[in-house]
Amino acid sequence: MTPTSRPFAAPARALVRAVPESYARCLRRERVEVDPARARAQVEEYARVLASCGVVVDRLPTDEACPDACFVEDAAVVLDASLALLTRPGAPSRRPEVPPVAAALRGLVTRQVGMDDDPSATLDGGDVLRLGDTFLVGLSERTNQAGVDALARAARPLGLTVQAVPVGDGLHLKSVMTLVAPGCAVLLEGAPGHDALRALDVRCLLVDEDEPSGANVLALGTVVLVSSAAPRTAARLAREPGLEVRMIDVSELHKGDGALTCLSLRVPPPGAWCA
Ligand code: CIR
Repeated sequence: MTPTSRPFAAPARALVRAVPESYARCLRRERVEVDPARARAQVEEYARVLASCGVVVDRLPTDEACPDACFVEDAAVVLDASLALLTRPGAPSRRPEVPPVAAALRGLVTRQVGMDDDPSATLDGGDVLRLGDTFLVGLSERTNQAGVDALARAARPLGLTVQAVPVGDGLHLKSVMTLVAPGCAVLLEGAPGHDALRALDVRCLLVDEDEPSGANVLALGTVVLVSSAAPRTAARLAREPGLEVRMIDVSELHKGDGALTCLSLRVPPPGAWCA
């Protein structure tokens, strides 16, 4: 991983947004029924788990006009406690999610920048994986090169660099790879991006193709949240020294193509970085 002088930490705060009734109409690749009430209860439990790990949870009221509102990670990239980039999500139906997230982030991050310089640029936060001083950014159906460039412009003054990587079949980069701990990631077997991780000196733990939800874990300092749909990934991570694995049921969010990271926007303590 790129050497960094900044310490890795659990997030100090996390923004979480409740599930609307309209979640029944959320974007999804497969025509499966989703249950908004069950999804809402799972997001509540997720928020409780974050709080039990010492993260201060800030809640943003939901919006029935935004069926995907709970996937708050896509609306912004928090670079550190001093700066957030507000995104232009690749799916036009998700763009109204951004202004309320911007308003909520005003209390959490000192400064915000937008992506107005280039109206062709699109970026979903789910495509942005922080690895020390480098952001690996997925080129996906939601994020284009102009979006990657917008993040690079925001990151440069902080001494952070950006590298693009094709996502392949996954919705977002973090659908197929996430951080476990500094210098260590989980990666869905066969997903593109293995070489990019190796080049950054990141150790990869491979997730079986038949347990895809294992590829999206959420590292909160030394605690790692793993979806209960991925028991073998959880068992594998539990063997890593110094990690505490906690399993959590987000099955109703998986049906809407979501996972653990996308349910919060996380702010590190000042001077540190987080997943
Ligand atoms: C969408 O298709 O945009 C939502 N249904 C799922 C977004 C998941 N976001 C994420 O993984 N960062």
